[in-house]
Amino acid sequence: MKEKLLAIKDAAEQMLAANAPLEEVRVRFLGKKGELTAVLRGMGSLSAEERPIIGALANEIRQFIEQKIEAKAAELKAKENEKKLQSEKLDVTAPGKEIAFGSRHPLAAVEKEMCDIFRSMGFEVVEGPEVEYDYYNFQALNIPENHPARDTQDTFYITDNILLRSQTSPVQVRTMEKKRPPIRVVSPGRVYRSDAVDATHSPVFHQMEGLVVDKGITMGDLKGMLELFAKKMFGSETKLRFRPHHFPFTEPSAEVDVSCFVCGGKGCRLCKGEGWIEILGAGMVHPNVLRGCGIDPEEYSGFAFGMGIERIVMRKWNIDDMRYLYENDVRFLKQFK
Ligand code: 2NM
Repeated sequence: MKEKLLAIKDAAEQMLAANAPLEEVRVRFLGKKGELTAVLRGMGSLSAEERPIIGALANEIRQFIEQKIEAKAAELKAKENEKKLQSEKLDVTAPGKEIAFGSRHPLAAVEKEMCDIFRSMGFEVVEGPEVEYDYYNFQALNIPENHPARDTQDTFYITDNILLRSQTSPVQVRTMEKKRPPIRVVSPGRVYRSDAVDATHSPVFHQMEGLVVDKGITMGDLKGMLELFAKKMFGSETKLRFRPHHFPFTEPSAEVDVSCFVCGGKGCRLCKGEGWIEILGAGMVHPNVLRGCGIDPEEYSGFAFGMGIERIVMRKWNIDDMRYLYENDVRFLKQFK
């Protein structure tokens, strides 16, 4: 029996030396049906003198094999760790991967620039619904029933009295209904007109309108405020030119040009030799509009203005086709970082 035990020890050592799977070694010698277990089971046939000696030897060999398996397992684990350390080496001096930062869309950038300027002058930025009642889009703005803008050819109607706003003025009307003067607001946002797409037209575009109402507001306040805005927006040398115009919601009304910010007024390609660039419409809020919003035109007066954001973006960056602003081609957009 002693020889058998020693043979088992040898066999186990050989298997381990040959890198046999450890579980296989364990099952073969130490498992329930293993060789060492079988020897221990057969100990009943031994004499009383032999039994403790063989028993002790069997236990010694069991411990020996267990320890060998454990040692081998530790060795394999260490090797594996070493391999991992080698293959997962981290070079802390390697240059970092560049993070791809996006940038503001030029329309959003100019809108923000304008909002910041108006906020610095004490205006509040307000927004309103793009799906509007015709009351707020037309009627409250003193736009007569037969006005061409009201035509279904020009405005997107959703029902008889609900439409996609064709200007952001309804936001000013809602403001005048809700708040008492002094009012100083600008309203940027999307507006909709039933135009075919071409280099200078889009059925969806962006506007920024402004409104000031208080006691004693005059056209002089409008001119002074717009001049300050234009200088901040287009440069400190910018001049303004007012040309008489007609809007139903203001009286008197004007179209306003800024001196060309490329040539300073001498005439160049950007201003088409004019020296002036038209950027906005403005005027003194019509008494009918004030009255309709519950503001007494005998007590209060106000001015309002509106400008297209696309037009300003296109002038500022000399973009000759509006469609670039909506295609979201990264090659175009990344030029405005
Ligand atoms: C413009 C030009 C002139 C305007 C008027 C109003 C309101 F609601 F106060 F009557 N909001 N915006 C206005 C005036 C808009 O856009 C070219």
